[in-house]
Amino acid sequence: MSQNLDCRDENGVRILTLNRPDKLNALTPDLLEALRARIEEAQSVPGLAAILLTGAGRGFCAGQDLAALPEAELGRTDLGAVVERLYNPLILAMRRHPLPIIAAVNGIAAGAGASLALACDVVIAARSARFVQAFVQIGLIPDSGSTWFLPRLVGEARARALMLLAEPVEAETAAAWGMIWKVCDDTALMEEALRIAAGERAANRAAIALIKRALHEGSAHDLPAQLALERDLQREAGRRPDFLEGVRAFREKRPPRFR
Ligand code: T3D
Repeated sequence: MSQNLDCRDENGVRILTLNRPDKLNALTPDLLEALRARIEEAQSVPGLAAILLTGAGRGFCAGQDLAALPEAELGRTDLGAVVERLYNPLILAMRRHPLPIIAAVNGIAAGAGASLALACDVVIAARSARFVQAFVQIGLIPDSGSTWFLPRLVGEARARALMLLAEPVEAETAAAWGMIWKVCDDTALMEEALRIAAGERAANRAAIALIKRALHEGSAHDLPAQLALERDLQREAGRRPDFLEGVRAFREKRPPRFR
């Protein structure tokens, strides 16, 4: 497991901290592999209700480590293969994961670091954080899902400009545009992220997993196909004891006790 990824489980929350602060948590192959392994593993750890992803130091993540590639290999390495092996499986693992993944963006999120944040289910950012689609500045295209996430989140006009101009977006603007969920004072970020993540303990995990599935699969559907998926998933949800408990709790005016 990578020494550049801190992983600790606390109060039902798996806290993953990218930990290369002197390099703004730039992503190396072993860090990407460790991140995916820890995220996938969380599915089978009893008692976990959410995953929280953040960065150590003043940055969230500066994207791919641009210093790691040997000079002689620049222009020769098959970046498609790198993306296929390291980035795409990570992004899909996050989107297909049954647990909610919360990003606490503590500073700059650049390149694949921005994509990583956008792949999370709920993104909160420190007021000083910024998001930048830095790829074009080094002659690359946005990857790790950015060309898919951004237009859906902020609309085509803003997404195109962000990717073509690589202008940083302040956290406040990102929230106003719907790119992220909300902004917090820098000093309150972790407290707020942990509050949201811990709140998932009381929520219904089965329903959350089904909601994530509906959203993930729905992105490729037309309305009739999505309505059919909702029907199937609702059928599944409605047969779970949690639905019974939820309705009983409502009728008895008490909080539900999900198993
Ligand atoms: O390659 C493939 O497999 C394909 C996949 C690509 C995915 C991608 O993510 S491509 C995009 C890669 N990321 C970038 O292009 C961003 C590069 N970084 C920056 O533009 C700037 O560092 C920031 C705007 C993010 C922050 O600027 P600033 O002024 O706050 O910090 P800084 O001084 O530039 O960086 C601080 C240190 O972090 C510095 O190290 P040093 O000189 O003090 O030893 C800097 O080199 C290092 N650092 C920042 N970003 C990266 C990095 N080191 C390696 N890789 C980085 N991406």
